[in-house]
Amino acid sequence: MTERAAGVVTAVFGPLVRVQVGEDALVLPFRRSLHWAEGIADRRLVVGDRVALEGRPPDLVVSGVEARRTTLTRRSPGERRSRVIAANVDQAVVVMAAVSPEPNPRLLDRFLVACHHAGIEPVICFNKVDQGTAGIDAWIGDYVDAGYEVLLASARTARGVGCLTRRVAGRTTLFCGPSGVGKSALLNAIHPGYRLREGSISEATGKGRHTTSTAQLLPLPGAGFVVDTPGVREFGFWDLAPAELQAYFPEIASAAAGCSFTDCTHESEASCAVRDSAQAGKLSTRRYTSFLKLRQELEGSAERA
Ligand SMILES: Nc1nc2c(ncn2[C@@H]2O[C@H](COP(=O)(O)OP(=O)(O)O)[C@@H](O)[C@H]2O)c(=O)[nH]1
Ligand SMILES: [Mg+2]
Ligand SMILES: [Zn+2]
Repeated sequence: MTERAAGVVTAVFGPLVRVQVGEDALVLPFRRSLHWAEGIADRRLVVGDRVALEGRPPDLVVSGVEARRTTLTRRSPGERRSRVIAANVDQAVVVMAAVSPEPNPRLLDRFLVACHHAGIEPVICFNKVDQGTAGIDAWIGDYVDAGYEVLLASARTARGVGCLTRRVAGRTTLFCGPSGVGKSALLNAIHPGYRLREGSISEATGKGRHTTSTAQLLPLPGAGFVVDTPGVREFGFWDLAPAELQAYFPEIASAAAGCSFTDCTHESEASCAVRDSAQAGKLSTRRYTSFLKLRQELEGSAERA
């Protein structure tokens, strides 16, 4: 008799995958003729995949893959097609430093749009608040007004770490943000057992001292996983249509309900509720400008394509 079980892929090593089954991490082969749930276009196992197992321990084999609720994709420079790099991530903690490296609200907006586009709920976390909050005080309220959850944290003093720990419990959470903001440090603060290397120089260029080049899921004590991966900063942007963008700026989407035209660009129309809100100070002019710039950028890349 064959036994059946289910697990979650936490790492992929060529012909083998590491699968979390309850408390156990097992390194297992997979069937060549895997049974893929309908709707999976990119037929390679990725971290986060929920899989069916067959066989008798310790001779288990991965036999099937469940439908993916979300996919995180990446297109490396020079590649034409994007690849799925993780499945079933349900939320992202977008980490920025409060002071250094200098926080960049335009970059934060890009991360937020990428999260929304991937169907992943973002939470904003400003780390290193032990160094002060002077760099963010002027604009952090824009994000609270837009409806985002904003956490202030310090991996060094443990401020906000309890809150983050509760936020990630039982879910699959991507930690993303620029290099050097303290993602690894925060994860180590959440669970010291991870012992992630801190202070790697550059995840983006690969010149740093990072130890892994592919995404891995790290099991949390109890339930849930976190993902700390180099390179996710490029995720999910190329296939975004300019007209889709406003849905990913929540406060602009809601102000747009008052525009006369459903396809209002909020730029040159004679009457525009979004522009009026920005002029009346009900909407952040910085977020409004950021939206317009990002849309111009998307229009430029749509023309080139
Ligand atoms: N002052 C301060 N430094 C921190 C904090 N968190 C991380 N760092 C430092 O910032 C640098 C980058 O941290 P790391 O976790 O590697 O950042 P990552 O690239 O986002 O994973 C390291 O030198 C950390 O010691 C913090 O809360 N306060
Ligand atoms: Mg790191
Ligand atoms: Zn408008």
